[in-house]
Amino acid sequence: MIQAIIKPEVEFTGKELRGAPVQTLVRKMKNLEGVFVDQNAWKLSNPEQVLYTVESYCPVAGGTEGGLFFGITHINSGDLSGEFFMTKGHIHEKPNRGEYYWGIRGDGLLVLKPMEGDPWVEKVFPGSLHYIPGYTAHRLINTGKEILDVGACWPADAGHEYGQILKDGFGIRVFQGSEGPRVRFE
Ligand code: S6P
Ligand code: ZN
Repeated sequence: MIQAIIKPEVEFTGKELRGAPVQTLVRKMKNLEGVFVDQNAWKLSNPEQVLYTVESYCPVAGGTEGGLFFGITHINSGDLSGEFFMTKGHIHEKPNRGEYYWGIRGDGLLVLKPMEGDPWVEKVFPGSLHYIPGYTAHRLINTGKEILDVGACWPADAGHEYGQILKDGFGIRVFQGSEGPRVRFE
């Protein structure tokens, strides 16, 4: 008998991914060398502190043209010398590849830096939708008091390139201010 209706191998509960193929990547303080402006504070920080985790579902091999990957990033609330916890930030290895992000829980900012041109910042909140164009580096920042959960969908052949933007910077840093997040242009 042909089984016409099958149960999908992954479930998106609204907050997280569940299912055997889901992979989880943990990024700790020790993995974020050169990310925060206060490198002295970074050296003195707890290297095992978890800043964010990324759950991803990659149903095809990395590099498959036409394939799509799906992920949820969970960024803890906190700061290092006043600078909010954030992702490393990257541009795609195939730089013309775009991506979608959407806010699920918490409050944050998405910093976007085109290869040529000035950076801009978008507010991330439950229900916010963000189109990340190609040739644009992207970084998430948790500016809230609770965890920030953000969904993502990107091409399986996009890849990740971290080195250049780490060297050049996003041109924008976000700190804890007395009246909320303070954006500093560099
Ligand atoms: C992948 C997508 C996200 C990030 C994740 C962690 O293209 O943009 O899944 O990988 O938010 O950020 P990062 O900069 O450490 O890879
Ligand atoms: Zn990306």
